[in-house]
Amino acid sequence: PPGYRAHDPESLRGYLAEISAVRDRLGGDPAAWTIEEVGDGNLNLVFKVRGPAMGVAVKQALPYLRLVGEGWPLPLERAHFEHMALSHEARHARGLVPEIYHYDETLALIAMELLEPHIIMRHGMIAGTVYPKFADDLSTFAANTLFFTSDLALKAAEKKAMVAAFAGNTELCKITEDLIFTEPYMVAERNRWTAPYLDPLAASIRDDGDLKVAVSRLKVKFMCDAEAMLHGDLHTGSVMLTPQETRVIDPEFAFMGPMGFDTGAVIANLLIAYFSQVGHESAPGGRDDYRAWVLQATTDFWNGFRAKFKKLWEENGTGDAYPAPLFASEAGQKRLAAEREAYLDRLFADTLGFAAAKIIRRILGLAHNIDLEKITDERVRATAEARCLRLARDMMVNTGAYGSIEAVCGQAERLN
Ligand code: SR1
Ligand code: MG
Repeated sequence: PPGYRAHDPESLRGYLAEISAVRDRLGGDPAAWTIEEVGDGNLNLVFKVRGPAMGVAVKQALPYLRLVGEGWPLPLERAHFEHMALSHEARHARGLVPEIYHYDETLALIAMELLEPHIIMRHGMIAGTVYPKFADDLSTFAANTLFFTSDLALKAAEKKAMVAAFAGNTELCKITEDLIFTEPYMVAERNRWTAPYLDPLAASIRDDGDLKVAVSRLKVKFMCDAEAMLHGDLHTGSVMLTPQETRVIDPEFAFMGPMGFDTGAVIANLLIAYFSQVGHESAPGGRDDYRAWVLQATTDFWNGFRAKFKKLWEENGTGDAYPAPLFASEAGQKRLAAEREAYLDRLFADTLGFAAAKIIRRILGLAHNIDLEKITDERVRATAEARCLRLARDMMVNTGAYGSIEAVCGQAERLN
């Protein structure tokens, strides 16, 4: 498009030197800044820029999918949706997203806080690092961003304006619709798995009518239920952290969708990390304690989310969804309290279904997780993947059998 160019480190130097909000932060002579491209995600360019005063991270969308190349064009507008989502998240989950310094719509480029010494959570989990603040921070992030962008908190007109504002992120939604809800359940060119070990399990999933119905119900929910603004890709690759601090990055898949898609993404990726530990056990000290921590973090995340979401509703439920006059009496207040529990029970069931879909896609679909991919012994990897698939299949088809997150974690332990 006119005015767009994909930057390299040298062209970026010249560009940033003209942007005072960035130049002044970096400090010194632009010629002396160090700039490296470090992107290892599926979609974008990411540069680390360091000056004498501080560092800045620059993310630029490419007009195609980095993972595949120019053969898979992707709209640059995803940077617009990411920027918009980051602004909402910064308001509702203060301190849990990177600060934005500069946004250029034409270049699809966002300059933001360089998160150091934070690392991508997946890498930390492969190394066996415990993150004591993660569950509390992520449950706050999810509860606040989902509640405050829902009809429970917003007036109908505000909510509809948000639906309209995010309606254009259709191509990124389509990636999710295809890669998560469709292709892993059929023969598709882009699928891959640890063959030959997983061939029978992949075939049984393609042949599983109950599972196909269940995943199609989730797909309808994803496509139709504009409950709240989602991050849209809330996996452990979208979290950068230290044991003391957590930041959520990369909301380019943001749109107005079903809340359980975000909470499910967190749980899916923790469960994948749990099962993948078998391939990373040579680390000093073994991994039993670490596995226990991962399941505790999974439990704390959901239970923390549920408690925080309920409290937000009790204290800020001024949206148009449950009109106050209908519940003003003492009896009405009791009914509303019970309804909050029922609402959160339904959200838990959605969460488990979406978590299951997110696990299955990372093992049978196009885009895999390094938690499993870094296990070089294919037999060991396939063993971990099979355990993931068995749990996910049961979570999606027998969702009602899981009355609590503790029940999910108990089943994970039994399967491991
Ligand atoms: C084709 S893009 C593959 C995946 O990368 C992103 O992180 C999303 O999860 C997407 O589905
Ligand atoms: Mg991403």
